[in-house]
Formats: sequence, C-alpha cells, structure tokens
Amino acid sequence: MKKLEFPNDFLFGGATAANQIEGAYDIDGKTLSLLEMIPFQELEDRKNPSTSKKITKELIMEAIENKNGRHYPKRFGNDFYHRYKEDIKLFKEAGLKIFRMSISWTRIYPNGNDAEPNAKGLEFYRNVFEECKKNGLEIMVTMNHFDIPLWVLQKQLSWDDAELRDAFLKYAKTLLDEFNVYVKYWLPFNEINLFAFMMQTMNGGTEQGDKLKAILNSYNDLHKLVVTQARVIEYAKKYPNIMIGNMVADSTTYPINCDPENVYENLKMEQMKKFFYHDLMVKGEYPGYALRMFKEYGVKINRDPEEDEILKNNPVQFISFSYYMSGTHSKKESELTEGNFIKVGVNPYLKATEWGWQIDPIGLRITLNQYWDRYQIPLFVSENGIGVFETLNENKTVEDDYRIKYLADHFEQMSEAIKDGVKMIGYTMWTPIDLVSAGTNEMSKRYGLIFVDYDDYHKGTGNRFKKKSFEWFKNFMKTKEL
Ligand code: BGP
Repeated sequence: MKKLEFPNDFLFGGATAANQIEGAYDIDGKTLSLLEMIPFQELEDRKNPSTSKKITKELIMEAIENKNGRHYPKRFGNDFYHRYKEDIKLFKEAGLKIFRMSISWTRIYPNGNDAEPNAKGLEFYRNVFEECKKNGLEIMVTMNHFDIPLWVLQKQLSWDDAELRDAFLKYAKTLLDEFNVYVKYWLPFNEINLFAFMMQTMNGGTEQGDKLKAILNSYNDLHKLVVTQARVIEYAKKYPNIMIGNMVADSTTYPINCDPENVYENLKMEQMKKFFYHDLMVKGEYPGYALRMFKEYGVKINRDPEEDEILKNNPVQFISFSYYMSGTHSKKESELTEGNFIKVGVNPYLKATEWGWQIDPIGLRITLNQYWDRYQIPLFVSENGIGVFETLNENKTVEDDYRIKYLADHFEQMSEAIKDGVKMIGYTMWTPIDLVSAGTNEMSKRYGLIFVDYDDYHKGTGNRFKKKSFEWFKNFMKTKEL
C-alpha cells in the first residue's frame, strides 16, 4: 500500500467532448459540424492513403446528402444527449469531483449569425449542469472541442477572417453570460496547438496540400486563435468567480542520446512543439526562439498592435494540457511510432499501447515540474488515459487491469510532482465513459471506466457497464491508496 498525497481540494475527475458523446446531431435545432461529416473507415482503409478520405467539397456534399449508406459516428456518439442523467449518476458513484465536457457550438448558434441563441440548446446544457450540481460535481467546459460548424467550411472561413472570430466571440459571451453561475473552469479551445493545424489541413474547400505549407500557415491561425481566446478572458473579467485556462496537447520528447547535437535538436523541438504555446498564452508575447524560426522559414503572421496589447493584458489563469505519451527526437531520421495526431520517435525504454502511443508516467512528472518552474501558475491535467480494444466478459464487465495500472502510475507521478512543489488544481482522465475516438472515429478504442454497448456502427443496446477500473477508482477516491 502506498498513500498518495493530494491537496484536499484537488479536483479528480473525467473529461469528454460533445462531438464524441452527445449524438442527437439533428435534434432540437442543431446543425451539422465538421466532425459529423467524417465517415467511419475500417482500419485497412484508414491506413491506405488511396482510400483514406480527406475533407473535400465532394465529401462534404456526400455527407450532407447522406445517401451513401455510410456511417458517421460522431452524429451518434454514445447517446449522452438522452442518457446524461444516468451517466452523471455513475460519475458521482465513481467518486468524480469534476466533469469536463464541451458545448456544441451548433446547438447554441445553429447558423452562426442567428439573432438569438437557440433556446433548446441552452436548455439542454442547463439541464446537464443542474444534474451535475445535484450530484455534487464541479464542471469544466471546453467552448470548442474541434467541432467547427459546417457553415464555416461552406464559407471557407479561417481564423484569419473576422467573421469567424466575431461569431465565436458572440458564442463565447453567450456561454459565459448564461452559465457563469454553474461553471467555474473554462477552456475556450481544445488542444489549441492541434486545432490551428487541423483547420489548415482539413479546410473543406481545399484538398490537403503541402504539409509544411499548412504547418507554416497554421501559425497565423494560431495567432488569431490566441487573440480570440484573450478577448474571451477580457470579457470574462466581469465574472470574478470563474477561471479561464488554455488547453494544449503536450508533446514531451527526449533526446535520442546525449550527443549535444541531439540534445540541442530536442531543445528546439520542445521549444516549438511544447513551450511556445504556453509562453504565448501565459506571458502574452512571442518568445525570441519562435520569432527566429518564423524568420528562417518565412512564416508570416498578420499581427496588429491592438492584438498584441490584448494578448499581453489577458494571460490565461491556469495551464491545462493533455498528456498521453512521450517520444524521442534526434537530428537524424529515427524510427517513428504513432502519437496523439503526430508521429514521434520510438523510445526503447517504454511500452506502447495497441495504437503505438508510448506510455510514460515519469514524463508527466517531468512535464509538471517543467511547466511549474517556467510559469508558476496553477496546472491542470485535462486529459490522460489509455485506449484499448475491449469486450464485455460473461460477468458483464471488463477486467481492465492495464487501465488501473496506467492510471495508478500516472497518479503516483502527479503526487510526486506535488511533493516537488508543483501547484496542481486538478486532473480529468480521458475518459470516465467509452466514447467515439477523436482520431480514428471508432468506438473500439475504449478509454472509459464505464463500458458502453455500442460498436463502431452504433449497433448495440447502448447500455452502460462498470469495468473493474470503475471500482478501483471509486476505492482510490476514498483512500488515495495504491
Ligand atoms: C485528444 C482529444 C480528445 C481525445 C483524445 C484521445 O487529442 O482532445 O478528443 O479523443 O485525444 O484521442 P483518440 O480519441 O484519437 O484516441
């Protein structure tokens, strides 16, 4: 037995996203969003570049017409829209203290330019929040978790267009005005670093083009996104009870060996892939290493002095990040493995999941220490978990000892980081309940403490079953013992 140390008010909980759980894609006034236009693909098709689908105008038309018999998993999620009461009750039973969820923009402003928010959309989220309060759950809301509305694609807007930024601000202000009494923790954009890049590569109007060009262009989108986020923070000052944080997909890498050239290459990698985003949103200005890189690669950012001012004056109040894995980096090409959206170098000291994500609990302690040393503002791990192929056994449960180990090892390292002096306010595992995968659109990649009886084609009863990790987590919440 080992007793872990966490502050009494530490917020242990679970995270989800609207597009991966809600379903009910055409109910109560909701319109479609980007992720609901992506059809399910079997593994072989996903891996095959000639059959793997990019978001093109044709694909969007095909998805709107919906006559091809294809299955669009994010239109169905795990049916949280109809089952939220049952799910929230289970979250309470598991001992969760906080529930991270996102709001679907297209439920609130179905057409973007609607004069009034959609009353049915507001009502749904108010009901969910009421239910959370009834069950003693604190709430964290992501305003946009990758689900860009279809009208944005149809108009071919990017974050460089004021029309999109203004529409988002109107939406964000509505959420803050309506829900500030329920929700204390807010994240304007999920994984803002990946989101900026995603918009460039998945733009509905263009075929996926030159990858490097897309990456370079994405820095302009990122600038517009962080400024928009800063404007949300500025507006939220009228609600002193709430806190607004950023959300960045962590990208921890180690040098492949101690050759100083590799160590330096990895430093550059970590600067641009990891610290850059937090430097920008915590310190409110561009770090020198980024300005140098922009110059060398000819990155053009459409910066306005008023925007720089907004950014400087409205830093995030806490840092949040998703942490699933780590990788390695070297000056030469090295063997690669899959990662959370990007491939990373293989680390021979680590084991990987079936999807190739390298499991590294100590990397979490390292990352927490690095962020605390550099920024000295509270930290929140907003996603962390393990995806596995699972089926129910004859006892209608899943013996997921690997998940228990994954979570226990990460909890232990967080507790060590807290003893190192790191100030953490919370942790939300990905995820308390099985849902549709963000990257591969499948139900088969299961992360939950709760099993959901749907397959990749949304066939099944949708019933919920507690896995072994559910009972383990419940007990851990009472004892804090491993
Ligand atoms: C993060 C996303 C989540 C989530 C998770 C796991 O990048 O914020 O939405 O799903 O990764 O990824 P996947 O579902 O692809 O396994």
